[in-house]
Amino acid sequence: KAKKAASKAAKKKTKGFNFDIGYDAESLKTSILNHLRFSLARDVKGATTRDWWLATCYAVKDRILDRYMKTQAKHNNENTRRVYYLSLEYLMGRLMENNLVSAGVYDVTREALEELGQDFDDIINEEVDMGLGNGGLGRLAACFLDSLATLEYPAIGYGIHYEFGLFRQEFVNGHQVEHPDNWLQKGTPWQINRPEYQVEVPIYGHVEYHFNSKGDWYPLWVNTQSIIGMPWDIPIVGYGANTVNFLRLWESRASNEFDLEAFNRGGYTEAVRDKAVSETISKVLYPNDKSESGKELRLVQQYFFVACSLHDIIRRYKNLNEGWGDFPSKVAVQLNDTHPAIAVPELMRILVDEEEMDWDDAWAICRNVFGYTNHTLLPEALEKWSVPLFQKVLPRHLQIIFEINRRFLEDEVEAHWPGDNSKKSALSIIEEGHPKMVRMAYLAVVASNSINGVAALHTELLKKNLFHDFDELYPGRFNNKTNGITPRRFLKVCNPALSELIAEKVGEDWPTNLDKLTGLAKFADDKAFQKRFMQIKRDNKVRLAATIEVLCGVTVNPDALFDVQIKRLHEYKRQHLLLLHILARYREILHNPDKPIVPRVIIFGAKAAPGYDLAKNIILAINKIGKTINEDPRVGDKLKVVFLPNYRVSLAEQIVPAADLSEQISTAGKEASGTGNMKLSLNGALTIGTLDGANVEIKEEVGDENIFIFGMTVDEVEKLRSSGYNPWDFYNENPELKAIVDWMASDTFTPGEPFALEPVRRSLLDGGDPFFVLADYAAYAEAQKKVDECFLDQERWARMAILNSAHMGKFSSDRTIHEYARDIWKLESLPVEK
Ligand code: T68
Repeated sequence: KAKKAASKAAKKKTKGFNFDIGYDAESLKTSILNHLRFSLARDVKGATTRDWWLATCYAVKDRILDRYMKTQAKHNNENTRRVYYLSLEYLMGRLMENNLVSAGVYDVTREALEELGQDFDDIINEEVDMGLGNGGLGRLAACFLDSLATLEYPAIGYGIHYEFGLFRQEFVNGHQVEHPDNWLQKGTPWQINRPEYQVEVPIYGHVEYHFNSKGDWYPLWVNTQSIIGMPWDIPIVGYGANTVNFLRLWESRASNEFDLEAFNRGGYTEAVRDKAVSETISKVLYPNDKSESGKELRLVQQYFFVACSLHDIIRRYKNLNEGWGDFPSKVAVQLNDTHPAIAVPELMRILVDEEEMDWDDAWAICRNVFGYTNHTLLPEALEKWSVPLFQKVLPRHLQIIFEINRRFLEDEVEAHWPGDNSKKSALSIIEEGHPKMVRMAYLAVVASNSINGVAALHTELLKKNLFHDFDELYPGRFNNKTNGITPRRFLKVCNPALSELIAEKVGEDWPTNLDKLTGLAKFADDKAFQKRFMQIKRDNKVRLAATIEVLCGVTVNPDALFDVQIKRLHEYKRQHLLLLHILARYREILHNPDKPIVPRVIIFGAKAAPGYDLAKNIILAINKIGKTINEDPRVGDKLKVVFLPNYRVSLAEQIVPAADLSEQISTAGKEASGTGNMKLSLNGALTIGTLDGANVEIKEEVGDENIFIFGMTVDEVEKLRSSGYNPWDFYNENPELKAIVDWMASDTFTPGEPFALEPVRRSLLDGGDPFFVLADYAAYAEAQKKVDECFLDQERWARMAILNSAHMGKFSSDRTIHEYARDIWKLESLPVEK
């Protein structure tokens, strides 16, 4: 009561207080200087670039938080429906430049800093990437947050506040070496700590049965340990909008009671050790971009962040609503892959055990709330948890999963396929075996009202293969949402010169209406426009060349064709197919020294999972072969091969605007979508690619004549596999291929270490070449020849590049998010007034 009165009094006393904040250069200057002095205790005289960076971020954050307060007040006052995006990964990259652009204070901040005698670019470069994700899945989550805020959808992202993000990569003698990514070390000005919303969640323990007054038994989860979840919020600024949403990341802490208990038992060290265990949960991101099964800590991470997030969602709901009736009309939860699928049994547990709801009512709520996005067909990436591990970590959740499964098999599967036991075992959420396994994808499918793939081809394959029977059982629940990328970060911010040219031709509003880029098509043959377009590309290449010089010590010619493959290192992505092509070019240069050849700079960026030996061997092969080529005086500018270390979002932002050619060469059927393909094409790179993932849709948009498609289709791959693929046949029948495969593994490239590259060769031959590298080689070489021919005709190339940019409108993540909102979340945009 006293508290309420005090807050009322405070409200009265501050009524009419003017919170208005200036948006001109002068106000920013004042803010920056104030923060330097009063937030950082720094004198202008001794201030380092880092101090200036922090002070500037704080000044900008003040302005962002003003809009954040207004946004959250509006969402609460209107008790609006929201979407909650649950993802174990967010690959945010740097935040400063994007926040400046989105908040509309880019120019004034630049001006303020200039007036303060500071170099804007140096300050931008102080920021370390927020790399709390592995690859496409994590970056997609970040692009979605950007679009949700820009389109003014009420949305909150939930994830883990990892102390260490994805490892920092270094090359030592060509080998990948991993270092911890200590992104918090220099401080991070964007996050806001929210101790008032910390939650405590139970884990481990066992289940006991008790009787209630009516004599019915009920389960009780007892002897649990508890973990504190401490929220850190990152504001997400809508571009040119007043909405500021937020991303809430949970850090794990030891609970106080937990410590006290151990102290009471008299064990100080034990208490400290137990504390360390609790605090380990949010320590580090798992660096595998496919699944990490069997690891207890990974399961604990998944449960921890899901339990904290659901707790937070329910608290927010209960603040404004009575009873559970409206819950599905206020809450939509999207599961970013199966990593957060434990939300299903956790919500059931809360409803049935804590809220004492009937199972059927609780299940109806679940099914109304959840949507599930699948990001892969690769069998090794489909999450399965062993039943004994589940039993140890989450005994009550395991019981609930068994009950969900029992009802699903006895009611739904039996009704659809009466008496068919093979169907039951095929569709069971529990896979029989030793040990039994929980199939998380099936759990997510059974509990969701929508299951989507991330590109048209991928969704078709999901329906045809992995989820074939589920599609029959639940017609209409499977749907496609082709991925997209935010045109703010991946064009406006990273390619300012091209952005200006585009604005001049199609208007300033293209970043929120990307279809407007079609307006560029009519300039595709305009010589003057081509010249400007290609000059911008060349300037970007000069800048990238300088970065290459610094990072790799290799001088490259900006007039060469910049051929780029940037993505995680994986056999199915086939970096080694490009490597074979590099060897073919090198061989050609040596055999025909006088023959003119299109000069190329081949640029790789990729991290390999630390335990993925073959991927690391491919990195070694590229580095070793690259070094030999780069140092061979017979080659000169005709060919350079560089592997940029520590590929990450901020490095992508430098590479993407400078690329001529985009390598999207996965084995057909393996890449769910790809999103780098979209970023590169948007910035005027031509694609050489297979009919895989979103490449298929990129081809539809840009037209067959503006893309280099090659290789086997999904059906052809399947046919070759079932007829018994033998890579030796392709090796023996193609003398060039045989020569370069043998050359690759010879000690030419690894003097003194004759077998260093043997693992790559072995995987292609005795290893059975599981990703059909040799089978696709000839078609790839043919397509590369066409690339060279095209590049010789610079006008033709310019025309094709312009048409690529012009036809990327579809791949704005705004379009994707509109579709999720309309089809899955039934979510309305809620504009926030100034
Ligand atoms: C990617 N998946 C797809 N997974 O490979 C890519 N997985 O085709 C698609 O464009 C992208 O998702 C967005 O839909 C991933 O990036 C992971 O990173 C991952 C991480 C942990 C466990 C499993």
